[in-house]
Amino acid sequence: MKQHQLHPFIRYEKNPILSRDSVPYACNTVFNAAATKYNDKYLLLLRIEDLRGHSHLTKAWSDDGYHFEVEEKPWICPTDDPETEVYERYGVEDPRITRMNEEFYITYTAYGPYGPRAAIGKTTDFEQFERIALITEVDNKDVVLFPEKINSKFVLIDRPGGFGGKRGDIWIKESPDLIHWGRARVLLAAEPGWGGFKLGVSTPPLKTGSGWLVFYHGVRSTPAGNLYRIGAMLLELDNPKKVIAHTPHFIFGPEESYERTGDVPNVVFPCGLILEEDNTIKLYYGAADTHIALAEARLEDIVELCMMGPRE
Ligand code: BMA
Repeated sequence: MKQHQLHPFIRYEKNPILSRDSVPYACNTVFNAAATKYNDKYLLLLRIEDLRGHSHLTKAWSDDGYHFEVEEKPWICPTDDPETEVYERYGVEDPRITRMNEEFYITYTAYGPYGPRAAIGKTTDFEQFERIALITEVDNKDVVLFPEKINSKFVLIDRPGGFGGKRGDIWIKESPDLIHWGRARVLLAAEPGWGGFKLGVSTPPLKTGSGWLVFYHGVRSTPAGNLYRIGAMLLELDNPKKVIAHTPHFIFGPEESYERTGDVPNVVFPCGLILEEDNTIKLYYGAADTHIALAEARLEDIVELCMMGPRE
């Protein structure tokens, strides 16, 4: 196979699509955005790092998926609710959006003095945001929710560990009510190679005829720092604890200057995608923790690459 088949994403020629100058108020960086469609518009929920180094979430809208306008004000900021305040004190980060019927669930990293943990909330109108629960303990992030119940249970994927030099693997668990989670199992473990240090899920599961398609990042620790790159896996539709296959190698990684240079170099970090009617995937990703960029690939090419890899 040729290089472009093994790395099928094509970057938007005018990348990056959003940078600090796109934000109408003072901030340090904009990166790691969730994506969805609402009322026929493309919506990115941006992670914006303020000048103190704390993050909040702000909406940006687009008619075509390429040109986005950032709202004047932040939308989701660390809460002052006394029950939760300490866990979000240093910021809310890395959102993912999962649509279930008319509700949009937002999973995000709550960051505070005890470390990062995951939280979930919901909206129906992208005006009111209702916090539901903190759903993991600390040292856990990269949480995505499946867009439907499976065997009458909510299902999510998370990443416990991966801090203080400890390996981080991808896990899956279920819940009757979105609040109490259990029956945790390892889904995909970090193996020596491009994702040898830790893995984490990138984008919410996308239902396809071949299984749930999930993009994930793999981190390789090098003498020059961490390298963040992207793979994909397919999970069984009725039993997503079972990986059908995953790509035999990373399929997208930092190459361009805006991915190689920034606050954290050599990082591509998607948190959202849009599947177009012609089966093109628009993947929105943080680049070097400094910008947001866009790359596109055909769904069938990604599925084919997954099938080339190890199967259970
Ligand atoms: C991860 C997350 C991401 C970030 C990445 C690279 O642990 O914190 O938000 O993009 O590191 O710095």
